[in-house]
Amino acid sequence: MKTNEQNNEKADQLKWHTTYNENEKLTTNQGLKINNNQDSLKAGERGPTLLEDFILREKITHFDHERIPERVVHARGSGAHGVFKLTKSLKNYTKAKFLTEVGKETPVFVRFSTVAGSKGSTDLARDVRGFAVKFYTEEGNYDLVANNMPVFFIQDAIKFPDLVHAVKPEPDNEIPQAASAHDTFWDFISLMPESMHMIMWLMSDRAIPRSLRMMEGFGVHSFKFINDEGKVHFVKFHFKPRLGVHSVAWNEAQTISGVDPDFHKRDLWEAIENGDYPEWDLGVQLIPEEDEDRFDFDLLDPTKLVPEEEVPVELVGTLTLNRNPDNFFAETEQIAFHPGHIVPGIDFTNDPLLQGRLFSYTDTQLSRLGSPNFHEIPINRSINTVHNNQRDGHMRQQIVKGKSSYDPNSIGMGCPFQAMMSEGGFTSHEERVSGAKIRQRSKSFVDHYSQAKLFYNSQSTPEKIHLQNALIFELSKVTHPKIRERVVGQLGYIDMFLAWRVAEKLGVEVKQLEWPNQSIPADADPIELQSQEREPNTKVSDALSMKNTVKNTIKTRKIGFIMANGVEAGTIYDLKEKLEKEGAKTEIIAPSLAPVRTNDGTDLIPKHSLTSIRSVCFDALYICAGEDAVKELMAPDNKQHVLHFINEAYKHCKAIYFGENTEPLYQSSNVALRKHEDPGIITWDDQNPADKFINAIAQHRVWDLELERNTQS
Ligand code: HDD
Repeated sequence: MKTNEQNNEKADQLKWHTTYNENEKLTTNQGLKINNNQDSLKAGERGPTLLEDFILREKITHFDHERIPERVVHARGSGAHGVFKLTKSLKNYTKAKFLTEVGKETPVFVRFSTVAGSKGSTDLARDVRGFAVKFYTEEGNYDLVANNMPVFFIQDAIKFPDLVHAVKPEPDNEIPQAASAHDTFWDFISLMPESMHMIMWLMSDRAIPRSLRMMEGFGVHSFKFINDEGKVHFVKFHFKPRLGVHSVAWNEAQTISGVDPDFHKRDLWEAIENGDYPEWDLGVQLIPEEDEDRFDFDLLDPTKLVPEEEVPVELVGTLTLNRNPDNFFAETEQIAFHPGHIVPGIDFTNDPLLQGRLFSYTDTQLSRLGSPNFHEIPINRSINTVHNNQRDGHMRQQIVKGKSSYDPNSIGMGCPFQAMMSEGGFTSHEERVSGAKIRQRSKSFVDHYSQAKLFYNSQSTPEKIHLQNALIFELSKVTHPKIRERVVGQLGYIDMFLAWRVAEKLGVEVKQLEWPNQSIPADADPIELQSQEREPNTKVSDALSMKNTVKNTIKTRKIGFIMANGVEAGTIYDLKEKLEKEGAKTEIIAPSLAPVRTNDGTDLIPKHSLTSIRSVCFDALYICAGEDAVKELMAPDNKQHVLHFINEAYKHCKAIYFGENTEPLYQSSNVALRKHEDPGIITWDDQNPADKFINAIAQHRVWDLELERNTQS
């Protein structure tokens, strides 16, 4: 029986709905014990099956209906239970109870997702990642339906179906799956200058995370906090991973998609099963209501972030994921998020993207989950009991006693009562709103390039090169030269070198674009607007570059030990112990899955053979010491595979440690061609090799030497 390590109100509630089959007899859905689940009921041994066979009919009928529509976006996901613990009170800013009492623990369920691909697509698609958090608070469910990028493609929800249609597989041939590298996506983007900031994020390595546990989360919109006195602050939400923000190389992502398309799902699951609970700090940027206009962008514009240099992020709590779901469908698939699920002390802003989202999420659950009673599915239930006069509908679970289902009533003595504010009754924050009914965009939303520049200029050189290469890869798949040309024209507004480099590889020229006309207010003069194209107030922001992320830990990093018979046991045990002490995981790769006999006579059990896995599934490699072992690894049958491991890891800028006697392998590999010191390569000559190896792994990759490593391979 799986134990439920969590002990909180949500976990207790879920236990009521959890079934264990151990030692139980098989039954029908009506509870009737089944005596034969192998044969259908027939007229004679070789005769036709009888319609009377209710056991067969029930089983097949249920099977026929066991799929539900996948999410229209964010179809592929992985989820986990956890807890949010408040470390700093936000009482001065919000009355939301889960954010005011230091030490308070709130159960959560988090679902990560890719956006464009369908449910069975690869984890390593170049894509935005969803980061949706359901807080089961004592005041009702609060959903922070976030992404791993702080801005969005479009400014108004009315463009969302267009964006999604453009990125999804093309309608005539349903190609490509889980990829933005195609005509319709870039056609749309080339005509939507407001998307350029998001495109910088999407083409950066943020779109190919090393792990779901190593990416940030952002609420994107400005929300409102309201405190007990009714004072308002704008708030931007951030989740910052304790392990830092890390990515894989694009070339590596493509290989992982073939070798292990469930790479992120598996990584999250295994980390939680191993007790390596993923953790994020929750941070907030707080802006007093009266400062709304102090920025060089509009706080309501979801294509803009608030630079941390202008408003620092205050860390207020920790999100920890500590329990895998018991059942993927019941929990991860059926969970239903909605940015409109809020609690007193939090409210919406007039961000036109957010406003549209407030309609979309409940609506989509109706077709996906099939009934307005989706809130009764165990994973969606709030921990406080629901009392209202809504009734009936498909699959209703709650049995509400009493005669009245209307309000006001006297028959039910007026129950359930409305709650006063002092009792936690929700009231929308009062805001004076006036204006002509108008289908237009605010002029304050017109600057589309300055923050794209801010992001690009904040990247380190390797990050910039990756971003350029991503654009080259994606746009090379675009068959219409005009679309390629238009995108390059857009890039010219961000950085001329970027535009030039991409243009050169695409065989197009950098042409100054006419002002694209999609989002211009009707009364605006395009020439005047273009002259408003400006530099951002903040020119460079360290927080936007992954180069500046946490690099002092190797916790949960996976190190492959390549070995064969005769391997030196002492050094293996030593290194393994040191690595594991720092929280890393080690796995043995050998010529076959047969036990490896060490020089001290003990047997080690390999997890992988040289041909069943690739270096892309590891963060670093140790080529184990031992003369006999090296001889076996150098045998023709093995050598090509070992060298492939080494050369591939080298190309992807990973740390590689060559143990004693491994010089023949070293010399045969591309590593021997290096001309300079490389902190990622540790050899038998090094002093304190284990410490050097640990330090190199913590740096994640030696991206700075990528060009050198690749030109030599
Ligand atoms: Fe959305 C799902 C995040 C804009 C309409 N969205 C969905 C999920 C995430 C986001 C993380 C997956 C939730 C889950 O795991 O079940 N969406 C965002 C962010 C946005 C955003 C951060 C911009 C800041 N979304 C957005 C707009 C619309 C939608 C503008 C429509 C007007 N989103 C949906 C949806 C989905 C969804 C169609 C699909 C499945 C679902 O809601 O439950 O309603």
